[in-house]
Amino acid sequence: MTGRFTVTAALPYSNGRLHVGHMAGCYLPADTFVRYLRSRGEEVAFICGSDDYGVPVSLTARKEGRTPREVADFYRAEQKRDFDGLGIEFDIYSGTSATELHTERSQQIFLSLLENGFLEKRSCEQLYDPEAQMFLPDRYVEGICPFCDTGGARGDQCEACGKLLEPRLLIRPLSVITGAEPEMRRTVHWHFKLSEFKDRLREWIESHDEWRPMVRNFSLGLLEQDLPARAITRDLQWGVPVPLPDDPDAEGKVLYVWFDAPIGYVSFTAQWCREQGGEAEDYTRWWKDPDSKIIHFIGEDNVVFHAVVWPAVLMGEGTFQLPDNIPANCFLNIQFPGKEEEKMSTSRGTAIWIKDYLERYQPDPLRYYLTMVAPERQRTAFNFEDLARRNNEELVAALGNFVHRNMTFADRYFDGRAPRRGDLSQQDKEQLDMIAGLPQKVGCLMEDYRFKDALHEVMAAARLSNKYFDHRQPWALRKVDMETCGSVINVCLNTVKTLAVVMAPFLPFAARKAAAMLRAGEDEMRWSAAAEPLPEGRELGEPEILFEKMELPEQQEG
Ligand code: B3M
Ligand code: ZN
Repeated sequence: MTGRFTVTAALPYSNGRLHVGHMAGCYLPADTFVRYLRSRGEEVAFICGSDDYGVPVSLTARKEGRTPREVADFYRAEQKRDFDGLGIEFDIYSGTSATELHTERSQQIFLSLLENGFLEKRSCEQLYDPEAQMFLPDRYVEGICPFCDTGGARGDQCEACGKLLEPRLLIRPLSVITGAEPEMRRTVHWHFKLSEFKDRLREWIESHDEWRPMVRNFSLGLLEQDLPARAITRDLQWGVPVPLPDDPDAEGKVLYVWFDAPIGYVSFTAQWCREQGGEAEDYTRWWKDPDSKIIHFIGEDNVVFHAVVWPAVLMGEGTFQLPDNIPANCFLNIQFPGKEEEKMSTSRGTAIWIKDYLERYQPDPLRYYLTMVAPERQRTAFNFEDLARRNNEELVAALGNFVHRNMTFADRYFDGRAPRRGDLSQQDKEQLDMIAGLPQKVGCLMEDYRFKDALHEVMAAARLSNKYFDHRQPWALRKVDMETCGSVINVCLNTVKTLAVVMAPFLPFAARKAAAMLRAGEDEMRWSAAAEPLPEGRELGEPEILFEKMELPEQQEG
């Protein structure tokens, strides 16, 4: 893997705060991947921002008695704080309503599709709320899912089975605003001829057998079914206006939020290019140049939009590259003490908010735990006690302990310097070999988007390193053979360095501390330098603790 990477993480709706489920879904794996790429010296654009338009934000605004723009601005800022606190470092965190570039870019792509013959203006029947006197697109209606019979299905998508819906397909639909039974009214909308891309989509998806099976199978399954033309405009105020000033039918209409949202990735890239002192047009380097790999990190409910609809839009537009991979995670459920595993839900309050977590604890343990239980292949569950236990038994007892015992040893008995490496025993050599192979092993797994397995390798190495330390007993050697003791500590400090490099994508805060203790500069912390020896005699920084023990929740009460 070398080259240029355009990495995106799904744009969260700016109508609420973020919880641990969001992070596990796409933001943390995306950040981990980007940190790895940067450590390898690749050129990366890491793009995200909020999804501001459409019904989700409008509904929240209505509930909170604020304007949609106020709601979007407020939650976008809150989300940014959550990301910063967890060390999720986008190159840009914008918002679809925060830059004119997004309006322009979305309208341009709409017009290209129209020009290329992939849009069709059609009169159609839509649900209308006679009490609120408005059309009810998408989430303005709820009812029973016609595919899986689950109640409470939203007009845009059924959360239970993941199928795309349309309000008029719902069984017994009700208006979310007034609770009224909606009636049918005629209106006009622009439809995207998705079915014209069926063969190309299938061919393209089939050519990517490295994708996660869930993403591939789900999308190929959709292509087996009918792909009716989908309306990509709505009768709403809050959104990107349909750019056809001469067409009276376009009046009062905006683009569908799922049409403009993925374009946000592109418009934010343009905004970032401009902020870097270049031109907005430089975005083409990241999106149209075949040397750039586009990677979309998303959650399972977004697969249909990213693996089917969005690529079809890109094909129809004609000048963009298609995504190289779409690593989607499944949902992360939650388990409270003594209860069954359940779905994380904002409305039922069954979620752990990033802000609440960060008020008490360090970011790294959460990053660690969310990677270790990441729903990469199937749904998994978050359990706070498990998090605390794994922090204490794994981060503190294995990784943190190894680093700390060596840093303090060198501080105390070698005058705070890296001792000289003399003759090496078989065990010393094996330890050095183990460490030398680690970057490659971890790197391969990262490139395969297997972050959980990659982190397992890091932890296995930390445990082996503790065993090595215990076997070599530097505390006993110190009294009889200072020279050999020095060699062992030298090997251990080199181990600390390699561990610091390979843990950095997962545990950036601890890695930074470890690098500071080794006085290792940025170049030494590169992936390719992970196993290069630390200069003998290097003056070391103050020993510091990497991870604090966490109290289990019930112990805090007393
Ligand atoms: N805002 C949906 C979601 O949060 C949506 C993602 C857009 S990515 C372009 O599930
Ligand atoms: Zn369903």
